[in-house]
Order: sequence, then structure tokens, then C-alpha cells
Amino acid sequence: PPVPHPSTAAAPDPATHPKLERDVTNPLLFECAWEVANKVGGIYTVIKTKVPITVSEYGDRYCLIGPLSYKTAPMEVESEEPADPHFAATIDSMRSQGVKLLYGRWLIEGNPRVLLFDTGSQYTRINEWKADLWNLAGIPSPPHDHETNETIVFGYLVAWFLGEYVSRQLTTAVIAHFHEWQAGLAIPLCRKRHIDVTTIFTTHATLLGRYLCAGSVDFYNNLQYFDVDHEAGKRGIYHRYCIERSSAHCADVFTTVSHITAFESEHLLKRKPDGILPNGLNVVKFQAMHEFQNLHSKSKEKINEFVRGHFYGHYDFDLDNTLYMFTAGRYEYRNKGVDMFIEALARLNYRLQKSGSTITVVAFIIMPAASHSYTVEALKGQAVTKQLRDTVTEIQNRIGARLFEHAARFHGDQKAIPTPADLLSEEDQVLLKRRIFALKRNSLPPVTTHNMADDANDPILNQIRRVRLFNDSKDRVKIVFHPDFLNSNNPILGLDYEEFVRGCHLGVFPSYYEPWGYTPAECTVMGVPSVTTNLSGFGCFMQDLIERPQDEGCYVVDRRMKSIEDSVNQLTDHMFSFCGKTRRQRINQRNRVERLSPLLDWKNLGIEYSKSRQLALRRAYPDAFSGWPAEEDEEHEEYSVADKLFLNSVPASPKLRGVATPGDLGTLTEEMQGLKTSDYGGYHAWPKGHEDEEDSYPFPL
Ligand code: G6P
Ligand code: 1S3
Repeated sequence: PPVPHPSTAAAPDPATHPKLERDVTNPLLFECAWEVANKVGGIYTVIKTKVPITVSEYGDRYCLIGPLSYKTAPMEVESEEPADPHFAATIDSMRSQGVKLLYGRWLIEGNPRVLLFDTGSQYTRINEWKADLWNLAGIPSPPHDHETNETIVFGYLVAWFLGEYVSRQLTTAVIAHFHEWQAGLAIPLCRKRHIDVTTIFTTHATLLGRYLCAGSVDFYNNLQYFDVDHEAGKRGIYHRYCIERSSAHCADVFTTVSHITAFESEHLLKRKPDGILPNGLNVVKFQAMHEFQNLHSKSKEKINEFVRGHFYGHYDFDLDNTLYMFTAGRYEYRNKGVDMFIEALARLNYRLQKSGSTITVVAFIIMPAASHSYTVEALKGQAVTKQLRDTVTEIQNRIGARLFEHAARFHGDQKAIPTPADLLSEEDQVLLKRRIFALKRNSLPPVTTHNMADDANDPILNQIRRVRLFNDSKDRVKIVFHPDFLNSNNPILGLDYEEFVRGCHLGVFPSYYEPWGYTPAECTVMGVPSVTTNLSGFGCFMQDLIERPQDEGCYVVDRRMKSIEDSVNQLTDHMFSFCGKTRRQRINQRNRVERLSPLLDWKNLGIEYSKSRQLALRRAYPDAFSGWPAEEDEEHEEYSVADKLFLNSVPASPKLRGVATPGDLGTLTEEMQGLKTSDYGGYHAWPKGHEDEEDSYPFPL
């Protein structure tokens, strides 16, 4: 009979070839994602920030697997020869069959091993693999879906690699952890071919969830009732959905990033996740609190610079009395809650006007959209303001020189103190007037900084038009839509994202569909208060952990139990009351928010990943664990980990709900199987009546 190609060959039948006894005490870990050394979205952040903690546990037993992007890999990866002879033999064998790949070190903190496959080198086999996929798993694959084609080629390459590797390396257990459907296809292949690895699948969203939410369905109240195959078919994603669903079902351990996505996965993917792996960050703690407060001031000054230029001619508000709010992320108008943000801004504008407030709010929307460069108006604003500043600096120098000259010449004389006319020459006055006249403008400051590719149909611009927030002088709320990523080299708003966030006062993320939500989490670790919702993984996580998150500067809008109208009003209330805070209260709140960062640190959340790996090993190699204590019997802790984080914290610690570790909300044990849908966390009614504290400010103003 013909010998099957290693890329599709089935491993030996487990009935005739029982599983090897592999060492489970020092397992090897492969972590596979489409965003390894390839930034597309949030999963890149998960993988990259998690590396140091994983390397500290696994060292060189850890290797990431991703696609080879020739655009980014040369900058991100340093190639090297593998030390493990089985690994080397496997990639040599694949190379000899035409697979192009790059093995080396990913040049990020932790310096992990990384293996990147060039999918393009194997498109010659795609039809063979598509046929195999159909025969093996009944998953169809239409011809012109590039993303699915990439997924298939990548999945087959990973399964090929894992299959060959474990047929050479026979002594140590191998854990293969996959993120999201685009990297998940190798899971059903490993299962069908009896490849001796244990698998974990983590989904960061569901395909159907994202599509359904972006439409106009009442998603959360109907989750149980969707005819999933039909809905996927209607949207032309049935084949992708099959890959996602089979990844979830074939994995030894299935996890997701939040309770809300666990609930969604149970209904849309038809498997209840074994547990939750919340997303962390690499938290860099400053020695002293005032350091991050100083950073806020510095970054805010850069935003002030931009605002002076952008609003030239209409810059009639006091920057010392101006608040910067922002939203940012992938341009998903409804899912990311931009619709609700703009509506709430219009209401905030009205309320500030009615109350006679002198506060100005500048609201930024940072969401990349198709655009062609900056508008002339936006560039001109920065240019004329810069000219004014340069002229003022020159005049200032000349005045300084005259002042010095005058004082030196006429000392001991009445004339030693010059008059204004002695200092400001006629020429200087003319020059200054020219610069001031250049600031005149007949139009209102533009809402967007860029020329949009489709201005007339852009949903954000259309809603801004609908609510008539046109940056008029009488408006207390101004809007700036920056449809591109931020970068410190930009001629307009020249700051990196992190710098920008630090300079703002409030992040607003009223998402409708948000499995986790890194944007508010990043705000928290930078000490910037934020608003999120109880439909976002992050919002639910904070509500589950902290008794009164709003006291800590984490506002959570209820989009689950309230009507849209009420949710918009609640968001407006939060923003309005934020505008009523004194500077001292804002500083105090930033301190409180920043103190929550340990909750989001991989040093604490990484344990959930470790637990998922333990569970995967136990499920695949139960015999190896006989005689080990059951997980439930493990040492009881006197204090919860979350409590410990704040034991020595001053001022008054946030009141935590007393869970053992953050992820214990959906702890990775078999017990989770017994939970009902209603057991997913995430909704807690808020107690009323809280006064802002001013007394916990830790250092003199
Ligand atoms: C930081 C700085 C203070 C500054 C304050 C402004 O806390 O350390 O010196 O006064 O920021 O805060 P605000 O909320 O008004 O931007
Ligand atoms: C997803 O990226 P997104 O913005 O499409 O994964 C992220 C990382 O887990 C998560 O933070 C986000 O909510 C998801 O939606």
C-alpha cells in the first residue's frame, strides 16, 4: 500500500499501540497562535506579555509556534540552531520536504524559543489537505477564503511537526496550547491521528458571537436559541465555525478568557469551558506613587500641545479646566460601544451646558479606519500654532537680552526698570500680530484629523453628525476622531499609545461585545480611571473581584439588565460626575486605580495557565497521577492570594470579594462541569451612596 505522507499520516492505533509512559513532571510546552511574532490584535498582547512568566516556569522547555511573516519576523526573531536533537531532526525532515520555516529566539522580554512556518511554501499541498480535512472531520473548505486557507495550511504544518516530534521524542509529555480558531485546526488533527500530546484550546472570542453582535440582534437574551449552523451558514462562515467548534471539542482542555465568553461558548460552540484564563499584563511598578502621576502631567502637556493647534481660532477654553476622555481599539462600531460613547457625549454636552459648567471635555476616538493621510486643516492648525510658539520664543529671547542690557547699563538709575515699550519693539509687535492673524479661521475645528476613504458612510462620523457635536465654541464637549494608530513620530498627536493613555483622564469603553478588553486593563495598570461594561470580560472580572469597583476608578455600566436608554444615561452620569471631581479627587482616584494593577499582573494570573496545563496532563495521562493528591486537597491558604496582594497596601485597600485567586471564579477543576449557566459571574448590584475621598492622598500637593 502507498505510504501516507507524514503531513497526513495517522499515528499508530492506540488499541494496538498503548500510550507511552511519558514523564509528566517536566513536560514540554508548545504554544501556538497566529499572532506569535505577528501583531494583528489583542492575542499578540496576550502572548507577548505572558512570555516572561511562562519562561520562568518552563525555560527552554517552552517554544512558541506561529506563521512566518517576512515583513515582521526579520525584526522580531534571531535564528539559531535547536539544541534538542529530536526537534532538530523534525525540522530538518520538514525542510527536506520543502517546508520553509524559521527557528530561533523571539527578541522580546523572556527571549523565548520560537518556530515560525511559512504557509506559502506549502500551498502546493492545500488540495490534498482540504480533502483530508473533509474525510477526517467532515469540515468543508470553499476555494476563495484566504484566511481559511491559511488556517488549514498552518494547522496541517503544526500537526505534522507535533506528530513527527513526538514520534522521535518518546520520554517527556508534551502540552500543546492553541489560541483561537486560526491556530486551532491542529487540535482535531492531533486527536484524529492519536498524536501523543495533550491539547488546550483557548478561545478569545467566538466567530458567531462577533458576527451576531455586530448586527442588530438581542444577543445575550437569545444565546440559548440561536440555530448555530444556520446562523453560521447565513453569514458564509460555516466552514470557519466548524474549525472553531471542532477545536473546542477535540481539545483535552477547553478554556476562554472570561465568564461572559464562557457562557457564549457553551451555547455557540456547544462545549462548556473547563475554566477561565483571564488576560494579564506585565506590570511595571514604580518606586513611588508620584512617578506615574508625574508621567500623567508630562503626557498631558503633549496632548495640550495638540489641542492648542487643533482648535486654533476656537481655542477659547482653559486647558487647566479641561478633561481628556478617550476610547480606542479595533473599529467595530457597535461591538466596541462607540455608538453609546458618542450618544453619551452628546448628553454630557447638554448637561454641562445646562449646569453652566466651565469644564471642557475633549473626547478622542482612536480607531484605525481606511483614510488617506492627514487633512490640510489638521496640519495647518499645528503649523500656525508652532509658528506662534517659535515667534514668541524669539521675542522672549530678544526681550530677555534688552532687559539685561537695560539693567546693566542703567543700574543705580531710575531707568534701570524698563517700560514695556523699551522691551517690545515695533517690529516684534508687527511680527506677533501677523502670527495672531494667522490663527483666524472661518470654519469650526475639524472632527477628524484624516481624510476618510468613505466620509459619507463612516458610521462614527455619521453619528457625530446626527448628534451635532461639531466642536462649536458653545459646546462643552469637543470631539477628535483619529482614525489611525498613534505614534510618537506623527506630525499630529505625536505620542505613543501608552503616553497618550497616561495623559488622559478617563478611558471610556462601553463595549457590547468584548470577551476581555485590554484597553481598560491597560488604563488600570497606568493609573487611569476607566468606564467599561458588564458585557466585557474585564468589567465582569473587576466586579467579581472588587466589592465597589466604581470607588476604585473602575466604572462598570450595566448593559445586561438595563435598556439601551438607561445604559446611555448611566454612562452619561458617570462621565458627568467625573467632570465634577476636583483635581485632588482625580489624583486620589488615579492612585486608587493604579493600586489594582496586581490583580492584572501575569505574576498572579499566570497561575491559571499553569492550572490549565496541569488539568491537560491529568486528563491525558491519568495513570501518571495516581497517588498524587487530588487538586482539591492542595494546601489551604489562610489568606486569599488577592488579599495578600493588598496586605501592606496604603491607603485603605480595595474591598475584595475574597476569592482565592482571580481565576478561581471559574477554577479549572472538574467541579466546574456541575455549574449552571446562571453560575457565571459578572453581575453584582451596586450599593448606593458613595462620597469621594480626599483624605487618602499620600503626598503633599
Ligand atoms: C499629577 C501631577 C500633579 C498635577 C496633576 C494634574 O498628579 O503630579 O502635579 O497637578 O497630575 O492632574 P489633572 O487630573 O488635573 O490632570
Ligand atoms: C479579542 O480581540 P478583540 O479586540 O477582537 O482578544 C483579546 C485578547 O484576549 C480580547 O481582549 C478582546 O476582548 C477580544 O476582542
